[in-house]
Amino acid sequence: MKRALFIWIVGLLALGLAACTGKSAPTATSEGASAPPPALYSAELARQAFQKGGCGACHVMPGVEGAVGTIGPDLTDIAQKVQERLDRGEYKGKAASVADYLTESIREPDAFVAPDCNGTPCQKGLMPGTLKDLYSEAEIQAMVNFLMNPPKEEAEAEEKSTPETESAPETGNAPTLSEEEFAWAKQVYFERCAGCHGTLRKGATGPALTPDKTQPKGTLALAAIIFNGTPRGMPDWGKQGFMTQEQTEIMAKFLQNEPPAPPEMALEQMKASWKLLVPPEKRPTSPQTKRDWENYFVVTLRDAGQVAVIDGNTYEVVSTVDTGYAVHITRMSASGRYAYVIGRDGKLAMVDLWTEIPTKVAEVQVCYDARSVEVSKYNGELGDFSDKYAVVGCYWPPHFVILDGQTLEPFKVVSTRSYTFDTEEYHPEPRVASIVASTYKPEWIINVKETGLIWLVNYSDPNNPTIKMIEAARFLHDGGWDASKRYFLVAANQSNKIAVVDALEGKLAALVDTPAVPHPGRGANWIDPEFGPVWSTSHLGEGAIVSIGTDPEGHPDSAWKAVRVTPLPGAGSLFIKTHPNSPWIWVDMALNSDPALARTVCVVAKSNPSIVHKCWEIATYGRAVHMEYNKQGTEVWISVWGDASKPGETGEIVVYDDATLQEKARIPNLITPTGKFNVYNTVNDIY
Ligand code: DHE
Repeated sequence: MKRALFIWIVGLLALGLAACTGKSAPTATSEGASAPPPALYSAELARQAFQKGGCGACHVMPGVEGAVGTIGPDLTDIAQKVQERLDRGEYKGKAASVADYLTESIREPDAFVAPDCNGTPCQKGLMPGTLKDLYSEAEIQAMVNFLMNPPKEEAEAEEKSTPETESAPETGNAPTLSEEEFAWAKQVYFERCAGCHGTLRKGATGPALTPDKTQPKGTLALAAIIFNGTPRGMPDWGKQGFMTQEQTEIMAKFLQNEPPAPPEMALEQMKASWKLLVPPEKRPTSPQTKRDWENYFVVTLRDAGQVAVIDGNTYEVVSTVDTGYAVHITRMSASGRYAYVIGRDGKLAMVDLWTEIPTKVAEVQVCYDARSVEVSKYNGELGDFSDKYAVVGCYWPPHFVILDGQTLEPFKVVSTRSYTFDTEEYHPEPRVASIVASTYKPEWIINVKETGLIWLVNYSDPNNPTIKMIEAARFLHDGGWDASKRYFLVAANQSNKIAVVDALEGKLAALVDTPAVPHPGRGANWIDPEFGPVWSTSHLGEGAIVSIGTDPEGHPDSAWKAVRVTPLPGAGSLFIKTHPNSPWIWVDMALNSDPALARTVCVVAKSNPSIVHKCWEIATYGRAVHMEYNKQGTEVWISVWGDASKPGETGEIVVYDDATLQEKARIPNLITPTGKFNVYNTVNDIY
């Protein structure tokens, strides 16, 4: 991670070995000069210091219990690595020796940022700068010496004896919180953390945070991660200003306690929240607006709990509609007339786009935590089900709910609690991730995250639905159709795989390996000059676009294989987008921990897809997130995701001419815009 940490650890190791073996070992002081008193040469002191600082949360350190973190550099043989770095002249700072280098890493972690954090460049600011205040001189020396002289024999013995001696970490030592602190942490965890780590904290997009995992890390290390984020996509809540140092510590303490049990929700409760604001018979029978409503963009204003409906021709905000908390996505009715907007609080709002000013016509809350919504789209021999039903996928309680597609009256609740597909273990919180509607059958493809099962839910008799469960891969998340709309490609993000479902045959077509944490949004369909039709995804964990062949008939050799990797300047990508008429593929890096990369977008030329054509920052603040084309496919709209509490920097949309890549317009002063859903492109799955 940071050089400071290296120094710290190397010194400790050296000291430890000397104490344990009685052999003389190189010793370190902060100046790298005279040796400290022998009493300080203690491996045990070093180990205690590592535990006190929670170093094992970020680093692998042989001989230190629980030190298996992968956020920072692996500190096995760190002294040797540092020596090589010094010999190569890579390091340009003040340290003259390995011991100096490691000491500096602890005291001033940002003085030199190590180049390799498990395959990706280490980030400035991740290693806490406050460690120097935490440790005595003796502790720092112990740690540096420990790292310089790793107690190899001991570590090996420990490794060998692990199967026999391994015991569950003690979890009875949770730090205490006041009632007020607990209530605050519970609410903030739900709002900011549960989405990735799970309400029961069993892990998914983010790692598990149960006390057996968190207590060995300790308050300081957990707080540092919460404050600084990680290169693999954990947001830097402290640096972003969402939490103070003190609040990250309260959250760190909360995480070491057992998670509180959240409430269930029954149909009766959902019905009590249902409001039919304009009944279907009172709605217009033709569009009442002269605007090109099919070119509306429904834009999430995340922290305002609203969506803005923006005219794609004039860039005017036509209407702002109150929806659920921290609105997540919008999907359109098969006709395009209605926008269904789901909030993270499980509130679904239905907006009529035919009225002169787009108006909310119904709303309902069907859970406490939701991410997905879809409608029925089958129209064929078995009947016309277009927009007859809607379905909401919930994170908590883990269920999906079927509603009347015209009124939002909920009528059927189906729990997704079941067994993991591979080990057949009961999972209490298998959350509903993406949902898409098949056009081949009256079916929804419902992706159940934690169990790794893709459910094909037949809604032709929705009170008695039949469900086919397809075994795929764990941690199913987001995805999109291939260009033929027969295959749905969904990221199993923490499994580093894309699962391909054949909607016609109703079976898994393939599982494709990808780099770390694929996150396609809906992906991008285009024709690769060498491999034919492909679908591409970018990644949270690696700076790479991977393209997968999607044409088993015309290009069987490429089908369901990762045929191309296009390197990006950084990881943390959330979305990728293209249009059949466009020569470009657009990609963001919204969750990169480098603020400049977080507000950068890149384009790849379809004619030369092995490299990035151009990257640029789209704003001077915030994050560049989510691209969407206009109906004509001539413009790309990108959100600048700002900070709702900073006037002038709350966010905006930047509009680019897709042919020239030149900026055309800015739609300013929007509150934290994130996803944008063009009516025509969403109805027709153009991406
Ligand atoms: Fe999303 C899609 C879940 C965080 C913006 N997001 C999805 C989907 C899922 C999901 C399951 C697919 C829905 C579908 O197609 O039916 N998102 C989650 C999370 O669990 C996660 C990681 C954490 C959380 O706490 O919610 C998360 N998502 C975010 C964000 O922070 C984003 C950037 C802004 C926000 O909402 O606060 C965000 N997610 C989006 C968008 C889409 C999406 C814009 C739809 C992309 C599209 O083009 O269709």
